[in-house]
Amino acid sequence: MSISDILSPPDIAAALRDCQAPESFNHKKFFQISGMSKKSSNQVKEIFRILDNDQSGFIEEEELKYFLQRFECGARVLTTTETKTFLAAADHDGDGKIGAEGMDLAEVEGPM
Ligand SMILES: [Ca+2]
Repeated sequence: MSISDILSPPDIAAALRDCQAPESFNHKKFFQISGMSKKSSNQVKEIFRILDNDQSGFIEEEELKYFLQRFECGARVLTTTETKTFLAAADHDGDGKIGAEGMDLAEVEGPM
């Protein structure tokens, strides 16, 4: 299973294009453009499993940094600020990592 089995490649490409510039990443916008916010919770869980590179059951800060590269291997890594902002938004229980429920980011509060 890869992310392009779940999301359409043109949508992934559009989402990546939108955040090419450093510090321009916004997870809400990314999830909307990529079509992730319209996926069922099972499909989002599949994506979560792909992002959880070491199968720990959580997405840690180090994995989050490479978030965009899971969508396309040539994509940039997230900056420290982007990684921390993303983590803070999705880390509902404040343990410094994202659990599977945290991936329901379409519901996350925050500025567009
Ligand atoms: Ca992990």
